[in-house]
Amino acid sequence: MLKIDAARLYRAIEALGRIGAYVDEPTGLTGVNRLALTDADGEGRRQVLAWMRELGLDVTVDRIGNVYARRAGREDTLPPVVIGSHIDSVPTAGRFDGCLGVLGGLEIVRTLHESNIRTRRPIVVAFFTDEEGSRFGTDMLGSAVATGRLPLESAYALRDRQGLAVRDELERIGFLGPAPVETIQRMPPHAYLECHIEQGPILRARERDIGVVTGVQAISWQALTITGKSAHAGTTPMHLRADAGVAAAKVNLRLREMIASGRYGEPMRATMGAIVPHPGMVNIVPGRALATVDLRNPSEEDMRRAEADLISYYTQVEREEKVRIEWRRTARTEPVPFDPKIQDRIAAAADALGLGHERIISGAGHDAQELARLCPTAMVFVPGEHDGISHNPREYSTPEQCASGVNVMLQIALDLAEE
Ligand code: HGY
Ligand code: MN
Ligand code: MN
Repeated sequence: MLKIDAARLYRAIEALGRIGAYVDEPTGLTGVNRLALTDADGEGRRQVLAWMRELGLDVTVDRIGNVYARRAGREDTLPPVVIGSHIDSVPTAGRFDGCLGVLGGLEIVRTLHESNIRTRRPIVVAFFTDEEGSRFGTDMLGSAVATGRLPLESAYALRDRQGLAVRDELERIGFLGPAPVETIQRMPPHAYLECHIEQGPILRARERDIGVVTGVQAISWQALTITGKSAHAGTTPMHLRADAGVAAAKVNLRLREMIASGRYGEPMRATMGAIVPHPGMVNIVPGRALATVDLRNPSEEDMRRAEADLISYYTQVEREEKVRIEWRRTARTEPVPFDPKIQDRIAAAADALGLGHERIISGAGHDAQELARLCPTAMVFVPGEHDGISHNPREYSTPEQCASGVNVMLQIALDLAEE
């Protein structure tokens, strides 16, 4: 059975991981910071493009910076099999999130070259812009634009906390490409495959080599602006305060209470990842606070109820704390199921490779959930060490774990590319 070169894949992952590397102070570990459209992201993009061109792939960059690298098929006008993911990262990332899928795709191409295999269909290796959403506030930006969920102009207008806009930053790093973003809609892929780290503890705890991903849960992000009254911490009596920091804390605790209530289903997850009081001084009652809310739920119905209940709680906090809470939805996707037939093929390929596997829903969002609107789509998960920790420099999957996932994806890609 055809297999990839595991060591070469891992060398590529380590090489890309050196771009945007930083030393994480508290732990001394080396992490990765390639926030979307920063210089580090630009450098990482140029490195992957260089690898794509070394492989003789036909590379196009679209107007939102998505990159598609095409390997011709015997019947080159047929819709391609696309293998993709992302190479942008959160600011405190590891080397595997997203990169495994893109570099796994390039390793599959190298393996096909070496084996003189010309598949019937073209194969395209892609990476999408700003999957993480950390900098400009909404996730899966490039793949959502490419598949028509987000208009290009509204993506261009998004700004980061310094007020820098997506369009200007794309241009600045040299990735405001010429290709229309609709390219992939005009000729939908025959199928889309993504290999990704699980980013959670399940597969490793159950000693499974492969996760057959059934789909992605619903995601709902909000940005809160809480306005109270700034005051002197020593002279202002408590009953005269309008403390934006306390209001943010109440919302954060309410998230925890909502989960504990069980009213929104066991798997509901809620996170207030950012709380930024202003002016953030020890002796000043914060007159303003910015905060974020991240809700996840595999049930759309439970998610909607949770959103509605949370928003009505804001009114209660406004009354109790004499503040104003403005909220803005910054990301929202419903649960997305993946193609059941390809899931079965992934399970069969894992069996043929002697790899243990199980079905698993994705707790994290992925570009695959956007491509699923256009074509049959599936994901292959690999386990991670240290309880599968991710979005953290401790993120780690072994060379064997990475190779197993990409070897399974290779089998599926070969099957699909011969259909
Ligand atoms: O937030 C997520 O689920 C993904 O890491 N973008
Ligand atoms: Mn990812
Ligand atoms: Mn991520």
